[in-house]
Amino acid sequence: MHEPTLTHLRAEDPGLADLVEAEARRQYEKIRLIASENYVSRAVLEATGTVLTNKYSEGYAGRRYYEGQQNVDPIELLAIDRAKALFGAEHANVQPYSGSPANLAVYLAFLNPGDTVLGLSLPMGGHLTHGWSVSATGKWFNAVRYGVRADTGRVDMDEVRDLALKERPKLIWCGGTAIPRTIDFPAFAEIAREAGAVLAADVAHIAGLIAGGAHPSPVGHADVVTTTTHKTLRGPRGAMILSTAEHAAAVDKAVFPGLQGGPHDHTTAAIAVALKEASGPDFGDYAHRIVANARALAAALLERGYDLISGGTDNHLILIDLTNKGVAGKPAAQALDRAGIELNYNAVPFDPRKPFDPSGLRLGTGAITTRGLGVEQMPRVAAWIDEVVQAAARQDEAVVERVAGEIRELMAAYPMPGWAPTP
Ligand code: DSN
Repeated sequence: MHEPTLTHLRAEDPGLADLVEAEARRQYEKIRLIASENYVSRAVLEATGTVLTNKYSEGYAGRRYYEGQQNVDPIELLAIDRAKALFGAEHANVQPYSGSPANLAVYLAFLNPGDTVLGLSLPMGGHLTHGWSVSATGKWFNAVRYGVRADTGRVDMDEVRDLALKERPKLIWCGGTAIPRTIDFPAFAEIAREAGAVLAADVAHIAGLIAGGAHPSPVGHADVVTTTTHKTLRGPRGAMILSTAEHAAAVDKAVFPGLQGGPHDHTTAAIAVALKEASGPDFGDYAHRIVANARALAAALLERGYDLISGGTDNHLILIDLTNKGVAGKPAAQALDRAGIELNYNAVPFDPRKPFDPSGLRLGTGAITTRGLGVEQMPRVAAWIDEVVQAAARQDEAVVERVAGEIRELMAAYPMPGWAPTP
């Protein structure tokens, strides 16, 4: 049963209520390893489902374009104060609808169309909005891309420096969506200073690890930091921009009125709740357990002959190149999903295959750590992954079905916030 309950939704729209229940059960039964997903707390769920969704609040606290902000202003100020305190930032904007709009706001704050931006290439682990060709950021700006080293799988800092000094970008991005190793923020900051560029750190994946002290912080090194709020930070779908006081006005103007209309006040409230949770005494332990689980899972996969980009992980994320296993990423991911292990197929650096049918798998341990799985379960998870990948290579559906049953049984022992089977 869903918590909060779906009583009214069921009366009004039973078909939709069934779909929500089915999705909740799916999340309950699976080992969820999508590196950008998590389970939010019941308190965060409740905040997202409040009457705050009824309100329009264009502007910022104390200077809105609509009346009736007596409660929304303090809610947004609370979220801002908590974000600043948690990350030690001078300024926070909690209005971006999600990660891509937050990143677009950075362009609007600092660049003009045609200006040069330097970011990690998408197939090397970057994000679409860091200047990839099909994104507005690659179409409307002169995007130059750095990569990872073929021998180490780690970001090539020599290439970053060479390109920065040659191309003189106005903006340099560090961070991305498939980076298994610690990001060297001080080294990026030094290059940005040398090149006269603004440094933006996109920490969407690792924000929770930073908050919990399990990854170094970009604050104090980057001029501006963007993050979604729903990955390792374990909040609702949303985003934030942190910056120095110097850039506060430019960032705020870029978000509103530059790009967005009214903020989603119910999301702002849920972000405030998630930030309170991330400031609590248990969150540091959670962040460190995420990393311990990822390291244990990586070690168990290496033992089984899996080729991990960079040879392992420092954070929540593992990127596997399946080439030596004789199966591509997509059929493997689809078989794993049928077997109860949810992850995504992913390009690997220098991938000879196409983005929609690449060579790799991306895994993350944020969600399973929330469920309570620990390092002792990781060898079993690796063994299931291995069995199913091998089964996918020979199209053996019987193995897939057996593993799905075993995983359902395991996950029934780990409660999920927001849903439990009806007794
Ligand atoms: N979709 C996000 C991820 O999975 O990393 C990036 O935007």
